[in-house]
Amino acid sequence: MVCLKAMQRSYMDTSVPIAALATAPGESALAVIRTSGPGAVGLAASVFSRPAALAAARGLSLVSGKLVDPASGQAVDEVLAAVFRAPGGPVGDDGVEFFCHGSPAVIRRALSLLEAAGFAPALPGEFSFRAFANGKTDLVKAEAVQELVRAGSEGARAEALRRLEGGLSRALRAAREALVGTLAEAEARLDYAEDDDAPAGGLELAALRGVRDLVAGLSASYAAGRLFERGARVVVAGRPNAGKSSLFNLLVREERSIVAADPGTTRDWIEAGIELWGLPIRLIDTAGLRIASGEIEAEGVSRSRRLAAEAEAVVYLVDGTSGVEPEDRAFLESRPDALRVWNKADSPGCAQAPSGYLRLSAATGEGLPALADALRESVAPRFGRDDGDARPARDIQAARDIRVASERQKLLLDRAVAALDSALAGLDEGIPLDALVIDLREAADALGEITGEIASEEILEAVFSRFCLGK
Ligand SMILES: Nc1nc2c(ncn2[C@@H]2O[C@H](COP(=O)(O)OP(=O)(O)OP(=O)(O)O)[C@@H](O)[C@H]2O)c(=O)[nH]1
Ligand SMILES: [Mg+2]
Repeated sequence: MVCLKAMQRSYMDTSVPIAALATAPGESALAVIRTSGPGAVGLAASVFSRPAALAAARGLSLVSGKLVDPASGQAVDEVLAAVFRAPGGPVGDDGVEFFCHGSPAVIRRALSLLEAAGFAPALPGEFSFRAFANGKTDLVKAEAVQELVRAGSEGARAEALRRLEGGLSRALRAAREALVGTLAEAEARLDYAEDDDAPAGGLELAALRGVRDLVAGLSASYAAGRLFERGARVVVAGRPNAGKSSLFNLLVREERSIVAADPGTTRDWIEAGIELWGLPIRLIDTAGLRIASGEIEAEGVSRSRRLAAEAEAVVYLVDGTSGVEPEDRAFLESRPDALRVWNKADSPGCAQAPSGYLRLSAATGEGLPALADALRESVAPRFGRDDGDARPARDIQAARDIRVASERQKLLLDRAVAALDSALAGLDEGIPLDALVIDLREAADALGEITGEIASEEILEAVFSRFCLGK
């Protein structure tokens, strides 16, 4: 019933007061219930033990009291109420956030009280939508908040915060302004031209090229930006018994993968998400590479090869007690950038490592720091970092490079680049002004849609409905 009501409402109904749980449901010390919208403070006061104090509270102030069921006069929980007044606060509307105790029983009762008082259950991302509608944020920053909510690693957090701080929005706005300037000039000329297909020569090309390069650069940054969300895949490969699962467990710091003296122990790949130098890594242990003896093992081997081919980095282990075999050479030829590791260095039977191999003992951990350094050098550039260091000291330098992480943004950037390429090629070939105007408008619109300056209702709803409830 509640869901149906929420579904029928549109994000555009910004006059409806809304409420939602902003913290994760379940047992916790505290839960935050957000309310927002016209009349929100008065409505919240109607279920509060000190209605006059709440109704009179200034923006950004706290009032302590109880949530009370007005029908029975019964208290529901002791709470703190944070008050926001339009146009202040995160949303830019009047609102009250209740800090309650975090039991499902309290949350259920509090939400039903608020609903009875006149709040509609908020749609996903509806608070952010209203902040956007009130000019408190643009679409890129709103998406950055959502990325921050979902950040699974130190690096992803720092990246999302950078976008929230507005670097990307500023770059996009500057690019769009430059375009709109050229567009205005072209349109003015079109107005004065004798006919619509007057040639477009003489317009400022350098500015257009600059915009095109900036936009293309942002689009290219998506590969790195997305990696922060997805994690870089690092595959541990090698022949059976080389010690892959031992190394995997060492890096994951858990006995996740079965280690045994029998070759062919790992039949299917297993994955663990870890964080190295603040970067999200998906470490993948694979089945040993060899001519398989059965159908299951053969499938395991072919999966290993596929995973290694798709991975951002490969750590290739050779058992130093048995040496390099033809299978090893064949693999390393197919993946020359793999990090070569000579394992079982602790074993008395371990031979001298050939050049180009890092010595390691997955059993004792000897050689692990050098392997970690080499891995960092190979993975960090994929993230658009020289060294992958995400500590705050480097943030100032890192702020200069902005990365795009949303597919929506990337597709729009590509649309702008295509239109700009067409405009630039056209200018070289002396296309008529009206054709140029179409290209420039297309590019400016694509950029405007990224920040939301010109986004349609439908687009906005599609973006915000992917956000969390209560955000
Ligand atoms: N001495 C020594 N033994 C090791 C080392 N690393 C692994 N081993 C042993 O080598 C055997 C195979 O190790 P695993 O980690 O299961 O090797 P794997 O590459 O995952 O093997 P498969 O899953 O069968 O492909 C086990 O008996 C391990 O204890 C090492 O650094 N030193
Ligand atoms: Mg194994």
